[in-house]
Amino acid sequence: ADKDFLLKQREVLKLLNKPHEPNRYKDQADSGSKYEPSNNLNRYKNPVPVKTLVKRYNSHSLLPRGQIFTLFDDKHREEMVLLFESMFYALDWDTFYKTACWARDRINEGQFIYALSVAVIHRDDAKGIVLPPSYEIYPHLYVNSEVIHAAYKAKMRQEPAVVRMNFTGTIRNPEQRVAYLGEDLGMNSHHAHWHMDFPFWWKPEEYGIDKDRKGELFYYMHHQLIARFDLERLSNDLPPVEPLGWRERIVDGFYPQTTYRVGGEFPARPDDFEFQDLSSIKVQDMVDYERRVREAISQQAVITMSGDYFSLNDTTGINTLGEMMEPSTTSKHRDYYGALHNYGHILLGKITDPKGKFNMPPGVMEHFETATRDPAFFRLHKHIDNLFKLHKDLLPPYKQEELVLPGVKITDVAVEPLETYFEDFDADLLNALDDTIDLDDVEIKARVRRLNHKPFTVQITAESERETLATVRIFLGPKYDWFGQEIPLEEKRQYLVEIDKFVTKVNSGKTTIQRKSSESSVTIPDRETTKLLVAKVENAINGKATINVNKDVRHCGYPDRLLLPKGKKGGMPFTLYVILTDFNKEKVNDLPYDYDYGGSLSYCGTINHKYPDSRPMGFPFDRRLSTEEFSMPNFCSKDVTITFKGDSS
Ligand code: CUO
Repeated sequence: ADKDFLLKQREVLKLLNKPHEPNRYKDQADSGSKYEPSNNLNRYKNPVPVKTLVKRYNSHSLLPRGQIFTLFDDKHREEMVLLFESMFYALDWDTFYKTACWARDRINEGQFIYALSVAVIHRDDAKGIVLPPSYEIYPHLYVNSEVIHAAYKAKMRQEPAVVRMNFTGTIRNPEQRVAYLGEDLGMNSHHAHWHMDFPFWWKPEEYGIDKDRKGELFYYMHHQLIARFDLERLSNDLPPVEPLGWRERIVDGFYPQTTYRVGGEFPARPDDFEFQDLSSIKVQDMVDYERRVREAISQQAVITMSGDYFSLNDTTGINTLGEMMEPSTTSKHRDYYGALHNYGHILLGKITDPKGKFNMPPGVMEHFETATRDPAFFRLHKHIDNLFKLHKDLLPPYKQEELVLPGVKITDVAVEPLETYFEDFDADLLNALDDTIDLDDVEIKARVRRLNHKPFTVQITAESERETLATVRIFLGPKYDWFGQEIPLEEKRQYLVEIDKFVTKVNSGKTTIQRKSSESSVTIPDRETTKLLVAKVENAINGKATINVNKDVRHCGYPDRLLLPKGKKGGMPFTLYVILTDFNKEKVNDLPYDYDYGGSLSYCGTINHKYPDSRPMGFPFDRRLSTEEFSMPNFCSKDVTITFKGDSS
């Protein structure tokens, strides 16, 4: 990496360090403390947002520092977007940096972290810059109250500490059996980053960055999260997650036992609560929006703002629906179809204090960093997902010619024993502690239990009549349902999780394809800790080491540890599905076939390119099957067993 890049990386790390500390840049002459954005409006591609932001700051109308920021609050979000745009439209790095330093000391820290992260992800001159793990920037959103209290105690005593964090609730709550997924730090971090890479408030035309197939990716990534949750449920003798309904009681409550830094505990929801009208959103609105969405699905066309029909009856229909249900700014008719998904988050987040009588802070559902902790997250998304499924099931099944790869045959699929286990992981809590206490930092960590698996390799043997480039698509599904009945593939489709997707050369004759679990296009490895990241950058700046910069670096990506579901102690049967398809027909650009796009394209697409696979996401299992089982030569299924090995220590 060149020096210039390293200095930028250092600046970003410092901007995100201890976001609550006041006046970080005030006395540093070079940092922009003296910089006044409103005197430098010619340094922004579009000066309106930064001008508006400064004006609102000067009139004290912005969300103050120290208050809770939630993206789902219109006012909070509008302000955050102004800040994002101020940083995004800065014409050069110096302006960007000075604007960020200006904002760091003045703007609400939640808004600042979020806006800065999204700006770094999307600025051309920031490509390759790594953000610290989200759970280290803002630990309060990831660990529970107990841990924070213990961390404070340790700091007061000036003693380093490792604090054990338990999953929320007790074994008397059956849902707690799968809390290790919903509360997994890496999983929450993946989800938070997905929504930074594909913000629902993104304005593609204004920003000049199109988010290719964003609506479809919204559908697919969340669909996969639910499918994965269901496989963990099955592994723990729980039935698949039930969709919730706007007029139905939410049987299982949730007590987050998590605290905001300032502003108290996250609100809890007792068992059997019902959705409540808010002053801004009525339950009846949700019922109406949903009826209109269902109408659109069944007539295979949506009504646009100009009153025309826009067809859903092709492979792009899912994208239109996704944009409409999330909704994105590109929704075909926001007033008519509403905001089924976003409002669902808000209704759940405010369910215990719908009228704001008790001034309760936002619920876990109102932050992407915390949403999956609540089992109702999966229930809401299952409900939304079932609407997507209704649409997909109206499309014709794939024809044989869309499924075959002429001349290519899979003769064998082999995989090593699949084993999972629980392990400990320590997360750094340094950023959680208030620096207004005038004490030195001591090392304080939260120790969590998390799922992992033994690395494995899938070996596929193929025979081909000619040399060709094949896309290899690998899925995993359960063999038996909760009742112990074998699940027909047509029904199983919805529980299949993607394991990998990659392109490989198939030779004429026999080819053995080997693919390691660590290479999966679904996952990313553990994020580097802030401490290590800082040390690496400093060493590189001092010439003591070098850093390889990956311009496509991704923060979004399912944790590689969670690639496999837990399975069971005595071994649990699953089935692997492998299909080879024709890359030359599927490619969307001229990049090398093995280009890895930062490594997590299956659920996270790419930031800088078109989605590099022209097939519908989830292909070929996204549609009804024309026959009970696939039987093309380029398709193979293989029964496997996942064995849970218990706790490692
Ligand atoms: Cu990711 Cu509902 O979209 O949380």
